[in-house]
Amino acid sequence: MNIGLIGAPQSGKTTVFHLLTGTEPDPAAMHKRETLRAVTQVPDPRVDKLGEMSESRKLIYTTVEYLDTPGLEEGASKQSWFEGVFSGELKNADALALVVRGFELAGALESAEPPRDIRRIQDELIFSDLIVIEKRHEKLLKQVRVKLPTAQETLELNVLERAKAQLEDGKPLRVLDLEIHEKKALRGFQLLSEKPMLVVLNLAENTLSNALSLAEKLSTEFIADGMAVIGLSAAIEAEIAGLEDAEREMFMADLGVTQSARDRVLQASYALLGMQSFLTTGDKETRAWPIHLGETAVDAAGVIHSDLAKGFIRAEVVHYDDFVREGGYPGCKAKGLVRLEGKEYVVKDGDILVIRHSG
Ligand SMILES: Nc1nc2c(ncn2[C@@H]2O[C@H](COP(=O)(O)OP(=O)(O)O)[C@@H](O)[C@H]2O)c(=O)[nH]1
Ligand SMILES: [Mg+2]
Repeated sequence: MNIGLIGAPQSGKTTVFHLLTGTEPDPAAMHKRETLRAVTQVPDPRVDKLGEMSESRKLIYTTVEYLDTPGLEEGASKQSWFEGVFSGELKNADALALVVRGFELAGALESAEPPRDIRRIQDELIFSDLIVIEKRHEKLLKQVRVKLPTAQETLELNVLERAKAQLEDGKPLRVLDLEIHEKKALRGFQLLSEKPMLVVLNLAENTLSNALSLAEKLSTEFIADGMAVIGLSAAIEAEIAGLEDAEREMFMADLGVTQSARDRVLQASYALLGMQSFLTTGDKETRAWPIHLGETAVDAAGVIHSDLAKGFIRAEVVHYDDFVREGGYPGCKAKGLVRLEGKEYVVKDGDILVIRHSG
């Protein structure tokens, strides 16, 4: 699962990348113009809590990978004023995080104006998809002129025409209402405006107190385009990340925040990918495991180990909230909160599972 950072030059992508992944900028690498990649853990307070209750020796979190693509070459023909999108690596990304500059920058050509930048980038994503869709559409039309279309081709033509109309209307594909089998017809094209997108509004230190209301305002403005918005100050967050635990709590209390924006972005990106977590817990380890929305108990077994899916008999399920409220398994069992579920059971975020299996 990976998320590509995109945005205008100087919007703070690389700063956000290091913040999210906890990596240090490497001055030597900056000249190499390589894409930076790093895997980072998704914070999950439930793992911490269960680990404490079970006295686990090890805590394991789910992970997400971030990509930061370098800027355009000096003097390169500027096909686009924002960075990243022409990299094949971004076409492969599962989701995008759009970093938008909300701070004034000395020497910048334009003042900070987040809605303008979001719209510009959205338009470029739409334009880039439109080129791909039109090309395929024309080719397919030519084909069906000389021979009768197959059922698959008829379906694809229909989907392409709807996608084209959506894009020409200035709307991203992520909010086009398609059935799963219709989405499949578009999958191979790796369309950019179809990818889930989170907007990271990178604010100046002194506007941080307004971060929530600014983010909310943008959120309302762009909700119809299927975007989620989180406001932060990359500069302040980097400072928070560098503090000792006790200092950090004081600093955050001063700012009036309980959760670092870093955690919020990591958790929101994970949800954006359509991912949720089920949990396992014991004295050996407490662990969060990734699962897609809608996946079943046998899928969950397969995430742990393919043998567990093969020999699957039943899953013992109790929800995290019940588990904590009742103080653990004995209390949950006494109240009948531990259920036995079959293969088809749809796993919920926060389910604690024990897989019963043969072999
Ligand atoms: N004041 C302020 N400056 C920032 C913030 N985030 C990034 N910058 C500065 O903006 C410039 C561009 O940041 P960078 O991460 O390289 O942007 P990129 O070109 O999108 O990768 C650098 O000089 C950063 O120090 C922020 O939250 N506040
Ligand atoms: Mg950069």
